[in-house]
Amino acid sequence: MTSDPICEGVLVGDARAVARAISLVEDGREAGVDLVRRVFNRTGRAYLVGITGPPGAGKSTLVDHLTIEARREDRHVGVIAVDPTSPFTGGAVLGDRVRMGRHASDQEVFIRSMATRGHLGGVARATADAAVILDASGKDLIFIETVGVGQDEVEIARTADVTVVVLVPGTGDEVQALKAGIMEIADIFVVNKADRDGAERLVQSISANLSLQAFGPEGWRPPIVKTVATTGEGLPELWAAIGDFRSRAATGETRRRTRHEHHLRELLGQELLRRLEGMLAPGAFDRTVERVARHEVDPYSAASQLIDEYVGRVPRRDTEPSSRGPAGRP
Ligand SMILES: Nc1nc2c(ncn2[C@@H]2O[C@H](COP(=O)(O)OP(=O)(O)OP(=O)(O)O)[C@@H](O)[C@H]2O)c(=O)[nH]1
Ligand SMILES: [Mg+2]
Repeated sequence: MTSDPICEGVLVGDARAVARAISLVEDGREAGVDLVRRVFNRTGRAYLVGITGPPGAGKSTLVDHLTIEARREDRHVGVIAVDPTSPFTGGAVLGDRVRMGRHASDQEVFIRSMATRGHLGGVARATADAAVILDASGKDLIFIETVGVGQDEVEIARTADVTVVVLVPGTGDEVQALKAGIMEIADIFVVNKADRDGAERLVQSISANLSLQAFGPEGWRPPIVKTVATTGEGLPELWAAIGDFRSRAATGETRRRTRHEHHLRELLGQELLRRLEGMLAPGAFDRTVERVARHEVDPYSAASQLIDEYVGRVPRRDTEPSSRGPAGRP
């Protein structure tokens, strides 16, 4: 199919090739995109488990235990630990290596940390592409660990088949999570460090928030699993909850479709922007920015004008008779 050694290496599951391939997609440049293109038709088997939560919540320790569970079932595991806040491979990453160290000699476990702030196309894209590489290399269960409960995490969660949100008692995490919209993306909640005071209170608080939400057509109500990651307590229950969610075929299919739809929209947006930028007359974009900055034109009209001028007049949704109002019409 190809004579590219990295690509071939990935497809036969060679760990060094996989590591290099992930570096390429992390860079977000053409070589990485090319690789994703080439291996994509060999993917689609892996199940993506997103694990997100605030710093130090115990995500890596949980992933470590889940990896043990997965290996017992002879699953081939990939782990991507993303730290969107740090452009460097810092202490947390080193910590992950140590905590996941027991899998170091296991050929069927591949662990990779990505510190991806500032990468082209964003951390969510890099993560999704890294997952494609792992999938192509034969990993059938991929954990994506992300630190934080912000917008990046919501984006990354969109790339997962199931999203596990980890919170810790006595930290006010749930308030933060609620604000960031994390409550809505969680398929499973984990109250980790349940050996601490306040675990039951946190369960109640999450539960109260959940009862305010409408559940999807599948009627999945996110379970709340209490764990002590350091001892492994509650881990079989968490593993079972993930399996339970996965076994709901309808949920899985809808999720995958939504995921691909979202990804495609993102790419279309990026690609159209890139092409439009290529079409603009020299300085046209900067001049428009300045006009907006001087408040001579509002940004909505400015964007429309650029598109009308360079792409052509196309009927916009908001100008259709059934929608909003006269506002915004040309
Ligand atoms: N008491 C207690 N400590 C825990 C528990 N789970 C994890 N820890 C400890 O909490 C610390 C952080 O654990 P990690 O697994 O690195 O947490 P993390 O969420 O991956 O951390 P970052 O990746 O840095 O955000 C470690 O010192 C763990 O040993 C738990 O259930 N109870
Ligand atoms: Mg970690």
